[in-house]
Amino acid sequence: MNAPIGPTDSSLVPRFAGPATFARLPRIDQVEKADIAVVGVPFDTGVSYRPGARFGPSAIREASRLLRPYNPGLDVSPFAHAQVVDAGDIAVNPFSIGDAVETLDEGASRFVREGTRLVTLGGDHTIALPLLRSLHRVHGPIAMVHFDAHLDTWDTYFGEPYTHGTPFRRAVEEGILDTEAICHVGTRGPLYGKKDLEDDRRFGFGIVTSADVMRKGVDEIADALRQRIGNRPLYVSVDIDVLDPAHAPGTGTPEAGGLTSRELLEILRGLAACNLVGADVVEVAPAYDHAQITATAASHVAYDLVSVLALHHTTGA
Ligand SMILES: [Mn+2]
Repeated sequence: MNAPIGPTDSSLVPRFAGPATFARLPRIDQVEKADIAVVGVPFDTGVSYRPGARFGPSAIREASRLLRPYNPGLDVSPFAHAQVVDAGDIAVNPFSIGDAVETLDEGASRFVREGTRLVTLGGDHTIALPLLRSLHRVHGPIAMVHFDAHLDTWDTYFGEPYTHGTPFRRAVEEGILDTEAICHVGTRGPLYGKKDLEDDRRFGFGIVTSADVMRKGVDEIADALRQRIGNRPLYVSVDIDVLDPAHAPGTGTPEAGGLTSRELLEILRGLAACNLVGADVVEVAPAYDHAQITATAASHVAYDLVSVLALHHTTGA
């Protein structure tokens, strides 16, 4: 294989100039084959409170200009070990959630079928369901670590089954998740009632609360997750509201008492040995952001997810 085409050289073109692709990576049409693609889904029709995550992908890309090619946290140069590209956005219907879910499934499936690993930039959390559907067709039932303040296993809102608060109930109903290895991390905040937790447990989810992360620490949490997941195909879904509003103010449904960006990145790195087959970073709503705090955090989360995928690409796992 030819050496991967890397990001635009920042010694030749300053970071604040040049392409607005993720990490200044090449576009997908500039390479012959992509091992890993970062793709945006500018969609927020499924939100229940503040809108604006449709502008998440472009905000994350803008904040990603400062990412550098070597990741010391995982000892990998992800863009040198795999061909990583920016695949642009999958454009979906902003007026019909059902249509958007179908279009996204088809758009993602084109990559999944060819073996290109996706890190998807949202967009609201509705998009996780069609992404999981596309992976399930290739990999079978998928293990999942879901970083979020919220459970996202509610049934419907205003009678609507596809929303940003319901994707994982649908996913369990459809049998696309491996219910032996699904867990929320960072859960906190008020619920509608105790039944929310009982339903969630019945679906098979484990819960690592935000307080658990503080009390037990990131290594113990990551070890337990890794043991549970084993070698199952793993999806990692990161709702940026898993972070405390101090670390991610630019999001639709903020909750006090969240993780720090340091804790989130360290838990992700603790999952590096897992068989990651796809990931998303969702719910960045830049209109509520300040000084790119949220978009910067999201860009680093996406970078670490790309790095984990690249590690596996080099080892052929
Ligand atoms: Mn969510």
